[in-house]
Amino acid sequence: MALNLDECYDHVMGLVDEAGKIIAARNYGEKSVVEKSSNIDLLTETDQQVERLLMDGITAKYPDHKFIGEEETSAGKQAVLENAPTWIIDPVDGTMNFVHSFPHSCISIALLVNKVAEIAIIHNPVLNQTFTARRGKGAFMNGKQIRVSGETRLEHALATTEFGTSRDEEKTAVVLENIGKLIRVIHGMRSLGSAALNIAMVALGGADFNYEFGIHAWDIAAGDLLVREAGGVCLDPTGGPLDLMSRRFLCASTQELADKVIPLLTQYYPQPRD
Ligand code: LIP
Repeated sequence: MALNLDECYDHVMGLVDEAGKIIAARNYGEKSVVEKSSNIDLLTETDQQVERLLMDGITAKYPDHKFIGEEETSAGKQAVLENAPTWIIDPVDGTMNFVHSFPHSCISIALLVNKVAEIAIIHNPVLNQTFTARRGKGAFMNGKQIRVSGETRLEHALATTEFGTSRDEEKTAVVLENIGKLIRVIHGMRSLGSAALNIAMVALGGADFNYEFGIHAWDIAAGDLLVREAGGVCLDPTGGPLDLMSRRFLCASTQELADKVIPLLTQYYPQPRD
């Protein structure tokens, strides 16, 4: 029997709302924090609790659905993108922000069926911003339709990117090289501390392009659908088709703007893939 996507969306929105209340209630309080891959790649009990709440709540209604979750993957579970309905989840995107009570963290969750994104939700419960998209039905913030800026001029573009959770010398050199090149030719550069929220700014029309090397599928899966439903483009940073598992991402308000950014980017190929 075909999956009822409307029912799916309503069910997960309820879970996201419940999980968002937990994040919002704790954002300005003390957190228990452990380090993952580095002293700046952090995990809190809220990350784990929210991921568990979402996965258990989905499994209760859809026992055959699969998951790719940040914290399960960090704990050693292999991330496998299958044709079966698969939820790609970052329970707290912007964990560093959450640890510092900097109010830019979000739940990022996407549903892919046959590896095609059908549902995207990016929810910042601290600032009450809820970005949503359904395939072919547009992109929304708090229920109001949103669209990319339509900017085509590099010299008028506002970009978002991040420094990442690795200070590996090779990667850091590429990060700084790209920032140094771009800030000399664009309007400005912003880093919210959350890949998903950085990408949502492009869908909202508040930024004109986003790129990042080193992110994971759970950082970008929802933002990919959101930007495309807002009229933008999502690509590999070389201009090829986006590979959700490659840990490389570029999105832009227009293909014309993306084509101007791509030749300026020093490329980086994070290993291993997701
Ligand atoms: C973070 C991303 C950010 C990236 C960090 C980290 P987390 O996600 O939102 O863009 O630069 O390396 O991946 O770890 O806070 O869920």
